[in-house]
Amino acid sequence: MPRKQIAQFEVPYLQILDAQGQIDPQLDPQLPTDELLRIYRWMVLARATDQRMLKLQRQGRIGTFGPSTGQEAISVAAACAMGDDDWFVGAFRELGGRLVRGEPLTSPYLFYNGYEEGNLQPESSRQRLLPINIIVASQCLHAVGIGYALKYRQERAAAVAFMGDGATSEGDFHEALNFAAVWQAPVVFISQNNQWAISMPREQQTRSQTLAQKGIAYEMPSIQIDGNDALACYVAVREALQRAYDGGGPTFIEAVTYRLMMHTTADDPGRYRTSAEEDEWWQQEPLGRLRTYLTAKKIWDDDQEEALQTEIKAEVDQAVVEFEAMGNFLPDIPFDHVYGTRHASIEQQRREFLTNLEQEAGDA
Ligand SMILES: Cc1ncc(C[n+]2csc(CCOP(=O)(O)OP(=O)(O)O)c2C)c(N)n1
Ligand SMILES: [Mg+2]
Repeated sequence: MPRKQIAQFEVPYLQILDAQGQIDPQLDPQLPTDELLRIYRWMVLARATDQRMLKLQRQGRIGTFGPSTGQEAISVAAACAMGDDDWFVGAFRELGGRLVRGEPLTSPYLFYNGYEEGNLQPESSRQRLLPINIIVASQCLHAVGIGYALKYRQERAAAVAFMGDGATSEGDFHEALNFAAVWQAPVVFISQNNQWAISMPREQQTRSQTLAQKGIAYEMPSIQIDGNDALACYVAVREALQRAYDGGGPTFIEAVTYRLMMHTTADDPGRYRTSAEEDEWWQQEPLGRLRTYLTAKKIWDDDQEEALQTEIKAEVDQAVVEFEAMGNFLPDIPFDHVYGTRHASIEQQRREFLTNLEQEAGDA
C-alpha cells in the first residue's frame, strides 16, 4: 500500500490596516465612525493609564506591574467586539480591554498597590469580567468552564480568553483547547504573541512555526492576525464570536504584537534584547497607525487629537487623586473570594492570618 497524505492544514493570516495606516479596501469592515472612534479612544486611555502607572511605580506610589504599552489593539478591539453577555477572561496584560469592559479607572492603581479591591467588580455589575489572573494559562481552563456552562444553559454568549505566547507551552492551555474543541464550547482563545515570555524569546519557547497551528491541532478554526491592527483584531474576534453563538464551537486567534516595555517593572529588557529590535516594533505600534487611518478618512484631525489628549490626561489625573485618597482597606478581603460561598477551612485561615497580623503589629 503506498504512503499517502491523509490530512493537510493551512494557517490563514489577516491584516487589514498595515503599519503605515493604509487600509486594504477589499477587507475594510466598514465600521461606523463612532465605533472606530470608540476603539481609538479606549486605546489612547489605556496607553495613558499604562504610562502613568509606570511613573507612579518609579516614584514608589504603586507596586510592580506588567505594562501593556504596544498591545492595546487586541484587548480593546476584542472588548469592543464583545457583547454584554460575553465573558472577558483575562491574564494580566489586557488593561485596555478591562477598561472597555467597565473596570473603574482607579482599579489598576489599587490592584498594583496590593489592594484586592482593585480586582473586584461591583456585586451588582453585569460586566462579566474575571479578575486579573497571574497563573500563566490557568485562565484558559476557567474560560472553557464558563463556555461549557453557557452552552449547557443555552445562553447565546461566549467566553473570550486572553493569554500570552508563553502560555501556549503550558499544560493548562492544551487541556483547555482540547476540552473546548471536544465539547464545542463557545470560547474564543486569543494568544497575544508579544514575542517574549519574560526573557525567553518566542523561538526558544516553542518550535511551532506559528502559534495558530496549535489550535488546528485540536480541530478548531485558527488564524494568525496582525495584533497591532485594531481592525483585523475586531474582525477576527467578531467572526469567532459569531461562530461561537451559532453553535460552531471554539476559535483560536494568534495576535502578533510586541511587548514594547519591560515584562514587569521588576525586569530590565536591556539585559536580553536590543534597542534596535524595540525601535523596529515601535514603527508598528497600534495607536499611530489607527490615528493615521482615521485622519486619512477625515474623521479625525489634530485639534480633535489635542482635545482628546487633554481630556484623557484630566481623566487619568482624577483617577490618581481618587485612588490616593482611598483608605481603610481590609487586609482579609482575598479570603472572601476563594470560593463563591464561605468555606470553614478558609475561615480558619482567615482567623489565623488576622491573629498573626495583630501580633506582628504588636511586635512592631
Ligand atoms: C504557571 C506559572 N508559571 C510561571 C509564572 C511566572 N511568569 C509570570 S508571567 C510569565 C511569562 C508569561 O509569558 P507570556 O505567556 O508570553 O505572557 P506575557 O508576559 O508576554 O504577556 C511567567 C513565566 C506564572 N505566573 N505562572
Ligand atoms: Mg509573551
